[in-house]
Amino acid sequence: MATGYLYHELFGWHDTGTNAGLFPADHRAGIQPFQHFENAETKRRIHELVVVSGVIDRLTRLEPRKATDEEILLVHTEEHLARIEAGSEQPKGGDSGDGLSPFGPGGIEIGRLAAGGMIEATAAVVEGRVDNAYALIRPPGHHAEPDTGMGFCMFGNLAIAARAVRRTHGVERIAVLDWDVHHGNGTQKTFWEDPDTLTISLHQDRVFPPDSGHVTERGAGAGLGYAVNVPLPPGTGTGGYLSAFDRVVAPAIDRFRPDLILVASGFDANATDPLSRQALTSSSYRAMTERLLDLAATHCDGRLAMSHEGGYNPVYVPFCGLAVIEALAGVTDPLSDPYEPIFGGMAGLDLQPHQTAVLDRVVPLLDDIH
Ligand code: 6DK
Ligand code: ZN
Repeated sequence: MATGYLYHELFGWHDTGTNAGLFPADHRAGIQPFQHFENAETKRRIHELVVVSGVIDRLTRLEPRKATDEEILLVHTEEHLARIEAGSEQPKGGDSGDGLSPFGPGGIEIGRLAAGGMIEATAAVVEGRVDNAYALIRPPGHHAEPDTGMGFCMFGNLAIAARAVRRTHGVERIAVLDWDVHHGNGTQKTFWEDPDTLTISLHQDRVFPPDSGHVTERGAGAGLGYAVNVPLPPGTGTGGYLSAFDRVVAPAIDRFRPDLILVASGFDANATDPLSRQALTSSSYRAMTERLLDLAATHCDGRLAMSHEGGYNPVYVPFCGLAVIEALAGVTDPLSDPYEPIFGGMAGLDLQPHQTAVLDRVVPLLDDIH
């Protein structure tokens, strides 16, 4: 089994500044400068753990390239691309659209490398150069809509890669699972009317974007039923997530019969994340990956590519990231996560009735997937 792994030092140089992510530092308002929530550390430290653990030796290294204008325009409008280009030319850089998503001078080049990195990882899987792949890219992408960036995202890396391999490699049916704790609104919007792209988002109910990712958002036109939303209540642990897999994700993918599975892989549903209130541990992410590998083996010769998204605790995210990459690579002697007994030993991490109630609303909607 060959697992592709893509990372580049420039991803760590994407400069989100010191506004702590949500509010500009302002001493008059008592807002102290701090690094943006979306900074390099979690990503850089996943990479360092991949190297120091020795798992790097079991991976096939892939090299990112910059996505072209043509590739970015497969998803985004000319206006969005032009705004990012213009901001990138400013001496202090710009913002991708909502004021939460800053980038430094020349920032578009790193955005192109992230999108082009996911294209390369996906192409490597589709061409059979590797069986599956993890693209550890930055800036993230799943909130970026066709006409704007938002929520720390510049370009829809995964959406661009999906459209790119569909065009160049003739891949027809693509299933997208988004397990970032925030709603995958950008990917959903891009494929809203497309019955060949199934988008499933598991997220914490109404966190970001606010008022987005409801069960009732289902796609439109020919795409009705091909957007699936599972807004999980705060406090959901392994039990609720694995039940969502068994009752929603697996049946949806079984009905859809994809040629390729893509994952928007954020680690911000982990038990220690500052931006959410979910309770996953590294073993949860390992278990979800193993289920996806089974689904990919059943439907599409194992073709599975993951695109990195959020995750904000620099101490814990690397253990979650390593667990996913080890599982992809079929590592049978994984590194032990020292925090697992602490975060995974808390009460209430098994399936709870109010989580089942959400799944009960989603399950009947899967009948519309053909
Ligand atoms: N802001 C991401 O992890 C980005 O999904 C998450 C962005 C969350 C911003 C924090 C937040 C609000 C909430 C309500 C109203 C306004 C702003 F894209 C990824 F990086 F992956 O909750
Ligand atoms: Zn997120």
